[in-house]
Amino acid sequence: MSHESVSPLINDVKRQRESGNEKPKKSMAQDEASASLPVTMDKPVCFIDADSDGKLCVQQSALQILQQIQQPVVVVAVVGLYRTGKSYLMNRLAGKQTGFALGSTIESRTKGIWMWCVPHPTEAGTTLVLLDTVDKGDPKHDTNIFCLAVLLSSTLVYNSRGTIDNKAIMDLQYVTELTECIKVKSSDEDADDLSNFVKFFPTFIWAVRDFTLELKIDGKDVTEDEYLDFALKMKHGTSRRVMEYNFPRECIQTFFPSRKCFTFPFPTAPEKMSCLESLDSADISSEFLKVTDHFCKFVFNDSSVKRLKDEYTVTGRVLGHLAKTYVDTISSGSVPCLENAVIAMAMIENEAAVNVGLQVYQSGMEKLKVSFPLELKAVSSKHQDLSSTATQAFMKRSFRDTDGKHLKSLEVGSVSSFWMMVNG
Ligand SMILES: Nc1nc2c(ncn2[C@@H]2O[C@H](COP(=O)(O)OP(=O)(O)O)[C@@H](O)[C@H]2O)c(=O)[nH]1
Ligand SMILES: [Mg+2]
Repeated sequence: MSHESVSPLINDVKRQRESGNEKPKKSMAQDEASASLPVTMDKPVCFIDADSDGKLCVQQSALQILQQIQQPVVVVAVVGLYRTGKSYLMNRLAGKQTGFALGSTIESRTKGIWMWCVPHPTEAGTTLVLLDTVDKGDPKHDTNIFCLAVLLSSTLVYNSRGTIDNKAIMDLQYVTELTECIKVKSSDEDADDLSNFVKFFPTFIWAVRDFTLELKIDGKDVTEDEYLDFALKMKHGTSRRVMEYNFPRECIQTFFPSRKCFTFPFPTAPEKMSCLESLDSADISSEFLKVTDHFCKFVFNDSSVKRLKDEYTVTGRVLGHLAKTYVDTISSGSVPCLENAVIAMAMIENEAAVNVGLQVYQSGMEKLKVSFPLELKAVSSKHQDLSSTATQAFMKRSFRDTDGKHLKSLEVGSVSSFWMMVNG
């Protein structure tokens, strides 16, 4: 084969390299090594913010952090009304006294989503990503933030204060809008089936703060989960009032079949509440510490790694792509679609997988060059070996390359490298 005849292939390879992600290319060994290293952030960063026109955007600095996280991620997001103690609880999950800004500090006024990635406390090789949301009081913005929290998390914590009464349930009104704000499939004829949604939705935890009631129903002791189920019970009847009462309850039950409830007492005496962040654990109620401990243990033990369709495991890197895809879709006025996001992820990851494979192949061939001149047979045999190692490296990263298009382009790339080398 002459140079002329391989040049389109070389261009093809060049194009693939250029279209891949721009980060410096790493060897497989380096990739493996960094896969085991957790990325530690000493404080949270703003992840998704609204610009002056109210348009949502993902912060580049947060994306850069996620880009470095090759580990699978467990994503815990908290939602709920302003000043209900969300940030405080998230700091507890991070095992820190301070971190997400509390109350009315400047940072907490940034409306959107904050992110803190920490090594998972109980699952080695996994990163815990904590997402803290800040309400704006603007229904459209808050619904978008709620949807993003649902789309990005594997566990969703809804935080409210007092009791689970009708008002608390009405405050979770966003849940009634989920079917309009999220699509599973892009095609209209394939109407979204509710059970389709649920498969990709996070586990739901209701955290009730400053809970003062006794956990009793009709005089009988009940668990926190039974208390939640009781609050979500629907009424019989078809009157408008009954339907309005039932609708949010039905939505919560349908979208979040896996539910858990924790009721937290007041953390400390009222006069100490304003400096909660700096209190010693001796000044915090032991019952509050106990519930917080149960809550954290439950989150650590029961929250699963974030997965997409086809059980695809989300790493920090993929979470970044996912957030960008969803935010860009919302900002363009469209409805985020799970299926489209998976297709977009597959494209990005498969292009990167081709680069990883090519890198393996080419670095192996470079090493062989030092022993040149060699018989064509010896070079061919090395080509075979390296092609299969490159394919393995590709397979490890690729996802949903169902028609084998990307694997083919890796093969084409390797063959063209081979001919370039042989033809000098
Ligand atoms: N009453 C009460 N106050 C709390 C609790 N947790 C945190 N706080 C205080 O409530 C204020 C708002 O907390 P923050 O976590 O910023 O609420 P967020 O706006 O929902 O994130 C702060 O002054 C906290 O110290 C709680 O469980 N009960
Ligand atoms: Mg907050």
